Amino acid sequence: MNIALVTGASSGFGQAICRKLIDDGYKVIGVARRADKLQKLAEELGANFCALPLDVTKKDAVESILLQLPKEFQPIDILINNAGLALGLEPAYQANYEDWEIMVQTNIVGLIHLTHHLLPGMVERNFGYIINLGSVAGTYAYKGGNVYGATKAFVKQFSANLRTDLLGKKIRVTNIEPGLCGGTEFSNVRFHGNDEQAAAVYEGVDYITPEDIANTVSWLVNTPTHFNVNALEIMPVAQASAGLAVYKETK
Ligand code: NDP
Ligand code: 8X3
Repeated sequence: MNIALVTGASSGFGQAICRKLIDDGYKVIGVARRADKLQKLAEELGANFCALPLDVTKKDAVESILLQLPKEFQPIDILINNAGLALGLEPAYQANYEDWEIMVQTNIVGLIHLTHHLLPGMVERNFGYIINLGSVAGTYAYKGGNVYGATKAFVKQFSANLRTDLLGKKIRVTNIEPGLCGGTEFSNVRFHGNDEQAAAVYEGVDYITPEDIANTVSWLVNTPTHFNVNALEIMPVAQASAGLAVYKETK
């Protein structure tokens, strides 16, 4: 297993995963929309890294660009569906509909585009590993998590259903479900470029880092091939589920 495709490679987890897998001796294809960021990463990581500027929401582009991959970056045995985003933290009744559409298109539709395109080859070779980036937001409801959390619940259930369809084949599927992670653009994107609001999320918190996630991915891909880690929920020690909310009417 030596060629991995990582989506969302221009920042955060994706960038750290590319660095770690290159360090581990894999060939890595990094996908994201911002070609300049990928180009910089390519200069840092060298010949074993292939920068692939691509918008995962565009099905035709995904198919045609992946069909034109250089021979030395085929076949892809590891797919890391990491590209994703949260937009907004308003309650559902105040949310921007376009934000909802973009989250669904990226976190769900983009993820199934890549999976649908690459899975048949893995089945043909009877070999492969799909690692999805879900979230604790796919399990625990929180205020303003509405569509973002629902997209991650899709990723969790899709991962489980993939494992069911792949029973008997040597293809592994893991859903990584992180909690609060800093050092990425996640909150800057969520708050539409309000960097102060984004920074406040991490103030005074010993958060999980992109390198923690990259080390986790590195561990997963190096586990024995008979071994399936179905899901991994990872939170910083500084985070915990805070129970159910109750609204009390005042008399
Ligand atoms: P970042 O915002 O730092 O990275 C997101 C990446 O996704 C960027 O490289 C971005 O690149 C890429 N991306 C977004 N839209 C598209 C698109 N349409 N096509 C291709 N690439 C796209 O966030 P994180 O690294 O923090 O998040 C990575 C994943 O982890 C996400 O799925 C997120 O939901 C999940 N996650 C994050 C947590 C956190 O607290 N940070 C916790 C739990 C889960 P570009 O803009 O160049 O296209
Ligand atoms: C990202 C973690 O708690 O902001 O998925 O939803 S959270």
